[in-house]
Amino acid sequence: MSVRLTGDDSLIRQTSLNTGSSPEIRPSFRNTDIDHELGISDPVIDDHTIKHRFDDRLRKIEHICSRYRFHKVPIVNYLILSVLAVLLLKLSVRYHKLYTKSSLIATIATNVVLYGIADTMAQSIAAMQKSRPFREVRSSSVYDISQYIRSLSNSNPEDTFVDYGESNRNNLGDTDSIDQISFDASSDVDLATEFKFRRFVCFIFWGFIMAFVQVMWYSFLNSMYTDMPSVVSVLERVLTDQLCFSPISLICFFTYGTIVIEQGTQEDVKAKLYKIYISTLACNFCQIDMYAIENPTTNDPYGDMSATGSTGTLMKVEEYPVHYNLSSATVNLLPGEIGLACLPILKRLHALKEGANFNMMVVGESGVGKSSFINTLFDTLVIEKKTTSPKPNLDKTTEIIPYKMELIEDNFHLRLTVIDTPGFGDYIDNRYCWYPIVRYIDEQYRRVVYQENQPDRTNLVNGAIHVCLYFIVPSATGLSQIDIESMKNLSARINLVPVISKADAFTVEELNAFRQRVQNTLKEHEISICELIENPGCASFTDDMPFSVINSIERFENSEKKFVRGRSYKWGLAEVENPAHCDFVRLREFLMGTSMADLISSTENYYENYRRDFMKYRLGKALESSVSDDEIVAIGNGQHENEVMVPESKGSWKSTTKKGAQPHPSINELIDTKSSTYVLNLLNTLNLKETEKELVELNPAYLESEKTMKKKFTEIVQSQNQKFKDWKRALFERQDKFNKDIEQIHKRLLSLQDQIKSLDPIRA
Ligand SMILES: Nc1nc2c(ncn2[C@@H]2O[C@H](COP(=O)(O)OP(=O)(O)OP(=O)(O)O)[C@@H](O)[C@H]2O)c(=O)[nH]1
Ligand SMILES: [Mg+2]
Repeated sequence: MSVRLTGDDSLIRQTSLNTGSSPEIRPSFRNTDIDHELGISDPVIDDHTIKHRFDDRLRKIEHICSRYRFHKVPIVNYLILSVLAVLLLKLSVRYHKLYTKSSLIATIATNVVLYGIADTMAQSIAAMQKSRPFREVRSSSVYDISQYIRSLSNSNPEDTFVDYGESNRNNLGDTDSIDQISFDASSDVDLATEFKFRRFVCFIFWGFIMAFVQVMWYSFLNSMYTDMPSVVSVLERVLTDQLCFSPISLICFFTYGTIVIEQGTQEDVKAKLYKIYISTLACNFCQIDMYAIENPTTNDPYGDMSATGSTGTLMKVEEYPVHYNLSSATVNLLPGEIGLACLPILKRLHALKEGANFNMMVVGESGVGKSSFINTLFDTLVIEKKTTSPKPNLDKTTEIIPYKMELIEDNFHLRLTVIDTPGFGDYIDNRYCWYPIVRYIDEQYRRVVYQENQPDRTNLVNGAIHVCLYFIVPSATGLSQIDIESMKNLSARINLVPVISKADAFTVEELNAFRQRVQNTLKEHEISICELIENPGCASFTDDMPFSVINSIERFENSEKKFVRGRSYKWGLAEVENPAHCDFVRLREFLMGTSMADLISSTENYYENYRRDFMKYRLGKALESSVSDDEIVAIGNGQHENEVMVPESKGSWKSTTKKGAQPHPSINELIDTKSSTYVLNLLNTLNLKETEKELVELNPAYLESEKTMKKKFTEIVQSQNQKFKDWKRALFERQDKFNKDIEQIHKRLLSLQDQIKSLDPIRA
């Protein structure tokens, strides 16, 4: 039977100090089976006895578990490491989700797993080292963390390895105990190399406790240093962390390690601190807390592991989840990252917290492939076919439908709305076929205007469209008149991106020629496509416009034996994601990547323009109906013509003069001269219902029919006028004729009277 050291080392030390002789080795536990066999009755069971029994049982288990070895390391070490590795893998997959739910739980889980791995690794390495023929630890082999690190990284197997274990507690510079160590180790190497469950649990427990402290400490650090991470603020953060947190946490770790893990006394703690505290701290400082640098503003999930002792040094910065490496995100503005990565860091942090809305609209002629593009973009049937009929027109989009979805990447929540619209060109009169889409866009802006006046804006949903993809039919002729008119009206309100659909209908040369033709037409008609802040170092997206796309979610085997999305023809495969075939990848990159932030922020300008014009329009309407003549004189001295906002052909509004109306002050002057309260009161005289009704006049189709009706009315009035005039003239002519007849009759009468008078003398 091997002699075992007692679990309570303090007893050994006491004995040793009292007698000055070598420590007494006592059987640490009484084998109850043997006691029973020998007929020894149970001693008085006090707390000590229970503890001893527990310790003994534990050691027995440890001994049994460590019997089977592979490469001198107990199999149990491999098992524990495997379990922990699986847990770590699972944790890293779900880490973002977990961290979003609760940073504390995520930190606890991470600490528990990593501390477990660290201790098991340390015990395994110690087992390997200690299983070698015993080498005496000469002189005062100061237990040094730096030595520990060196020993981990040093490939020279002859280097002394000093583990932070129970059995080595006495070698902290205590030359008296060298013999003891030599004796223990040589007497039973296995004893020192067994897997120590107690120590393992203690380490894990320390990680658990530290998680609470770390979460609090790093939220405090974040509240202190939330500015842009300049060199100074990063240094401040690192220094605060290293000078405040590390020294205290190291003291706590040593105290815990000595008293709980090694079951030492306060004297041991003091001795340990005296011998190795400064060197450990110095070593800790030398490593420069990469976490604090790499992660200056987030709630560090792993915390300052390096300050907690040697185990922390096993952590590597690369183990950080990508989204914590914020400093690297600011320099790597590479295409392919989610658009958020291109925001300045502070904006990015805000966005990370709140997520973002991105609204995208697809517009174009009927059957051009709008719905198919949405499916291709998300590689799924977002818009499902309602029928299995081969007739394509049965799957026609007949109304404007927003499809909402949420994308999560790197803990960033993107609430994406894709708006599918009915195709143009299906009406008899297609001149204003674009108007329903323009009206929808305006309605979204107006909703935001109205919502902004609400007392509670927590539920404010910004439905403003951030980008409108205009799909162009591939043809030999280029852009149609409908395309030109529609794009003109859309580009005045929104970020317009032209897209050539069904690029598989063209050869490469034809596609380039078509693209050139489209670009020329856009220039000729002064149609502005979205303006972007170009990303330095990246190819300009504006130069690529119009993008060309091929839509499909079906997969086929290509020439490289890979299954790719595409459209299969007899002549070959038109691949969706092949840059040589179309610009789908580039367009996706543009929409979901580097330009997303740009598109969102430039929509603000469009919204601001709309809001200003809309307010002026309302003001004009309110002014028309409510300003008295006295006020007009007071405001504008009655000098101004009445100014109202009317829709321009392009779709934007212009200020104009209303003929024949009462002279009113100009709207701009009204805004400048009068107080904002006055303007607001004036606006309130026109309620929203009335405003919405009035807005009908912005419908160009309505305006057109109004114009036609007016023209018809004028023609009718004119023809009636003419008729009346003719009739009047005819009457006058007849009257003249009658008058002439009467005159002639009268003349004849007079001549007859004269004749009668001449006959009178004869009769007489
Ligand atoms: N060759 C080719 N056909 C395509 C492509 N994209 C879509 N189509 C086909 O074009 C037809 C119409 O596609 P949709 O996506 O329904 O077109 P749409 O623009 O949504 O049509 P409306 O809803 O009527 O406005 C379908 O038969 C698609 O299979 C493409 O890239 N190449
Ligand atoms: Mg459709």
